Amino acid sequence: MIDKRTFDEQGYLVARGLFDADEATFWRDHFTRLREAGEYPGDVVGVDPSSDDPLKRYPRMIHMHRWDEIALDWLLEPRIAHALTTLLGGLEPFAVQTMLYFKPPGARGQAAHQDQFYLRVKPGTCIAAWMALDPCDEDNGCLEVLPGSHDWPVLCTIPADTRQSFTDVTVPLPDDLELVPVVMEPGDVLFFNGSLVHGSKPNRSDRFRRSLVGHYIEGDARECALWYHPALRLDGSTVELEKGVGGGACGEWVDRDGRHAIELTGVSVDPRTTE
Ligand SMILES: O=C(O)CCC(=O)C(=O)O
Repeated sequence: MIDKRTFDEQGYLVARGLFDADEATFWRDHFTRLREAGEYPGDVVGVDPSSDDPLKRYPRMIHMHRWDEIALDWLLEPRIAHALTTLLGGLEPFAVQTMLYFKPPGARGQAAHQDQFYLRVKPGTCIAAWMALDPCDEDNGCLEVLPGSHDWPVLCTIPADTRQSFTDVTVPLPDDLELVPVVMEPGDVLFFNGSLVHGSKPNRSDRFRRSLVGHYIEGDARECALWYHPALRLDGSTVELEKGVGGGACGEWVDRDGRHAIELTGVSVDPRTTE
């Protein structure tokens, strides 16, 4: 059941068993076969099968829906479309990105961030559908979220610890706020708001942690960052949006009467590409 109230309160919702295990196996095998066969448009770091870095042997794939029919069909899949439309209050979103994270054993995670920092949707925000293709748990670096952070503005970033994270920026968090792990089974889909702080730790297990991710934007948006064009309606047709420039005002933590608060006092630079 797609529980909009929980999504609105927490900023995320896990739709358990939205797809069955056989379907997840099909997508897992399809994309693993493609990855092992070569390089594709959207590979931002290239593939090096002899590298010591697991993420160079299995870098994530990006925007596969632009050249792979199976990825496009998944991005526009009616069960995802129904869930997104319900969570967004009835208005169909536009689809803008696919990604496949392989996260092999020993791979670094991704430092805590907000997707809206990259997508810069206006007005409104983005929403992600993150589907587990393997069992995802704390050992293999499942996704972690900070419940309730979806109400925050985009925070100013600071450098991330690149021994733990393959991305180099993160958001600062007060000491008493901690991300919570989201343990998932293949076929479960985590939907989360574009401002929700989320990330993942390294894979400390001997198992892959593969996930297929779609990024969408609210259907009344007029603009999003250049990297995500063209946006698609859920029937697959293209919608013309303004090419937004990233960067601009961002939030910084301040102490207000002994409590943490965020003020829009910072300015961030345009990240130019994807998260
Ligand atoms: O899968 C991960 O470890 C990170 C994914 C993520 O941050 C995203 O899809 O926005």
